[in-house]
Amino acid sequence: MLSRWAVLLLWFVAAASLWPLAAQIQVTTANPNSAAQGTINLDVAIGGNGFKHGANSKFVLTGTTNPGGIAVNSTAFVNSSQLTANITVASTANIASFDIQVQNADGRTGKGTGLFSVTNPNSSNNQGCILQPLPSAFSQLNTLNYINSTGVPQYPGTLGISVRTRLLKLGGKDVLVTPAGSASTRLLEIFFIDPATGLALDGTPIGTNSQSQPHITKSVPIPPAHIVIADFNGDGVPDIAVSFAYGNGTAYFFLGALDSVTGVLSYSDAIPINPPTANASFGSGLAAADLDGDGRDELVVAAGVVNSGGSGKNQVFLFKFNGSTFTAFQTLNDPAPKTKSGFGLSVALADVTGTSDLDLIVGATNSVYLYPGPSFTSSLVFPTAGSRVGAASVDGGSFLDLVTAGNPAAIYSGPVSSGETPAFTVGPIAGVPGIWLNDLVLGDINGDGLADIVVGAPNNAGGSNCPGGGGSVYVFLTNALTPSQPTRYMLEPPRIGAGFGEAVAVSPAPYRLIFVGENVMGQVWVYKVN
Ligand SMILES: [Ca+2]
Ligand SMILES: [Ca+2]
Ligand SMILES: [Ca+2]
Repeated sequence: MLSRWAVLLLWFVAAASLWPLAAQIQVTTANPNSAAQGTINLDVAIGGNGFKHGANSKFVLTGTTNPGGIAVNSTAFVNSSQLTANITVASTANIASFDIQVQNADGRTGKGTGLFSVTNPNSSNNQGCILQPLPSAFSQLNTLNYINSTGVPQYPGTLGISVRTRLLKLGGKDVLVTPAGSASTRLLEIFFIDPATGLALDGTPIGTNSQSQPHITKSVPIPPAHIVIADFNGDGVPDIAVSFAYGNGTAYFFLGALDSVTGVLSYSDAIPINPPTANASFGSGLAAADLDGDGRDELVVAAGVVNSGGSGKNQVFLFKFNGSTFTAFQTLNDPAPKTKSGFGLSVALADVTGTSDLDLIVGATNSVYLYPGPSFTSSLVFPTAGSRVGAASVDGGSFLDLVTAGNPAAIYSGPVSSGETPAFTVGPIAGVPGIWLNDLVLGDINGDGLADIVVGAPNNAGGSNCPGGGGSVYVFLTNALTPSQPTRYMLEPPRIGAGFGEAVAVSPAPYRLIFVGENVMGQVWVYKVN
């Protein structure tokens, strides 16, 4: 006869077996318990109890459901206390701690927390490389090159040599059309980003649209190293031009089109833009704006490289779109052609002289030339380095300011006039090795009405001692009460890598996003100013 205690015990067992998703499975060990990024087909013995034939396993970033770059190729049943999982760790997998989940065929699951970790394959070379945590003024929201269901990065190659973003309403909703270039695959990947959350809306219906907005991939005959987004044909839909200073002497553009029925955005294939006379350096910089007020943006393509010679003459070309292609209507020649000046390393269009006409700013190695519009026939010369140039309202007042960079970057308070000296400068942290300047964007991302300055520094070794330089991004956030003293932040990559800061982009106000291209690792990171 069963004792009362035995009856109670049987009742418990019976009750437990009727509770289908109870965690009756225990997952306690993994051997090996770590693997380097890029490990393929590794057998991991998973220990625990309650395993049954047909069990499967999953590796997820600790505390999340995100696979984080580990794909389980197969799970083999050994016995009730052991499974063998065969896994592949993507080269871009998160260097982090992972949980292991086991699920039997009947749906019962168990999870072991923090049983496995992904390490850096070059860790023996990285002694002393300690990445600085993200400053508390910022949050990391997203990575655009996500690990897909087969365990590999969705976008192959070196995504992140370039990135730009432009606000557009799709289905009545604000969305950031965000093209990013990949040099190795010569592809332009066009993302659709929610400006508030930083999440990609690709593959979902946006706003009131009922049809999904697909992600767009466009091939181009050159590495799309520079991007400008503008409206060349005046239809209100953003168009895109891309260029490369060391390519085939041709730039390319893509016309956007909105489907009037579905509201879905698409792009034409790449259409060439050629200079009036061949120039091997064509494409070192791009700028676009409506110069003549007809609602169509004109395009400026710079052809400037340091030590250029032969056919790579330093020049700047102004183009107008004629409905199907671009024709050049003005060419600016290097005022100092014998000095290999780098005239045309960068270019920008903005009214910084306060006349209401747009001015053309041309950066050179040791000079910045300012051609007042609308004629662009003569220039003011500023004795400052101009590998990157831009204009925005940085220090307040009614006029746009001229930003030249250069180390340091110099801010000339608008309206700019001949002989003016910089109002202030911003530069990298003293003693931090590496090139600090590769890309420069300006925009108000902290909501005080003044443009903040974001500088990509992909060869920067940061505040640590990371081999080759993992790269960094400098962000100078304005202080409305002391506009000449922005607060300097340095963002380092979230994990050891290379090329972080090759390209940067910022959302327009009132949004607060920063995009960081990391071309060596093939990633675009999305941050927000808190
Ligand atoms: Ca257009
Ligand atoms: Ca125009
Ligand atoms: Ca600001």
